[in-house]
Amino acid sequence: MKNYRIQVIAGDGIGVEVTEAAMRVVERAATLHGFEVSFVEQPWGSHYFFQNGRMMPANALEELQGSDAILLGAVGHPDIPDHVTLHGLLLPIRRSFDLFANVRPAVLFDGVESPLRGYPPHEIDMVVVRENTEGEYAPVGGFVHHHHPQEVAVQAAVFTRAGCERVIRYAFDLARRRNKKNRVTSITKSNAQAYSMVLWDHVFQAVAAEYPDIETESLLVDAGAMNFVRRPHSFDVVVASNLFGDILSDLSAIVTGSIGLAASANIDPTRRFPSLFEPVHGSAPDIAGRGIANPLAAIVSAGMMLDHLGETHAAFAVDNAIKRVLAAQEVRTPDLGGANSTNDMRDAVLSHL
Ligand code: GGG
Repeated sequence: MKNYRIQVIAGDGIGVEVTEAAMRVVERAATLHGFEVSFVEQPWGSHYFFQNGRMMPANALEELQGSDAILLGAVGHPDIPDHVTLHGLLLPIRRSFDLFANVRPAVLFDGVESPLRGYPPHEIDMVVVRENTEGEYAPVGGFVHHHHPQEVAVQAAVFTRAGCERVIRYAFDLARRRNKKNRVTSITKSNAQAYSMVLWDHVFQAVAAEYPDIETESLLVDAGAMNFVRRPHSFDVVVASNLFGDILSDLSAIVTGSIGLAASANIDPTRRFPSLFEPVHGSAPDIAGRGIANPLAAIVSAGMMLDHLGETHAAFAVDNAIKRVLAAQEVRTPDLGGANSTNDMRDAVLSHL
């Protein structure tokens, strides 16, 4: 029987609570669909930082390397600057493992209300594909005259032709695989970012020419943000840089009801490295430890992991269980307007599997 080795970094805050729920769902799906999972739980994150002065050990990437996939909860703690937690754990994993496609679906599920008036279920169904290894997140820059009144900070964005091309190509291939609206929207700010994002636009046009069956659209990010609210139903696959993709996927999450439903997959399509699956949300210190976080973003992410591993029946079953729980509208965490707990939601998914 196939046994998948899954590294688990639950991390901080509600990451711990929602990851526990996702693990239980994966275990149940494995039992029902004839495979095994071995979770290797890593105690990395902010508590590890308090004890060791770093978010994960020096050999962390080697430890993760041989696994089939990584499940991550969240990183972030009120007593540690956010750039320390992010640059100490999540970003090095994304970059070292070349997880260049960050895939963030946003679907208006039956039983979930959009804050936008009049949207029936499934009318909004898009995926934001975020470039995940370079762009505005490239670790290039520094301080000059640090801590002096004349202090200067330089932060360079890095856009390579190869980096743009591979993520844009991924978006076109995804549009074909989805076979829904067959449309790819590229979002930049190339009127102002007249080098990096002009390169992106040129690459987008060149790749688009190879996909005559896919309709294309290019928007500036300000118009893109507006249209995510004005006509979210028109989007299918959206491809954007690291920073813009991050911001836009929070917007796509909220127009489909809740950041508590927003899942993501950090993919190395070449499969040289383990891909990483995480909810889009962070550690949410304001509600951490109260047992009220919505675990569905983590559970949907785990379903994406099963799909990536080739366990498509199990992935489909997890997806269906989530849809049924939401459609029934009986169990709702506070982000969805209810009063149920994380464990209530987990148990509802388990009972529908
Ligand atoms: N779920 C992982 C997490 O903690 N995300 C919060 C966050 O700020 N991530 C930054 C990013 O995705 O670039």
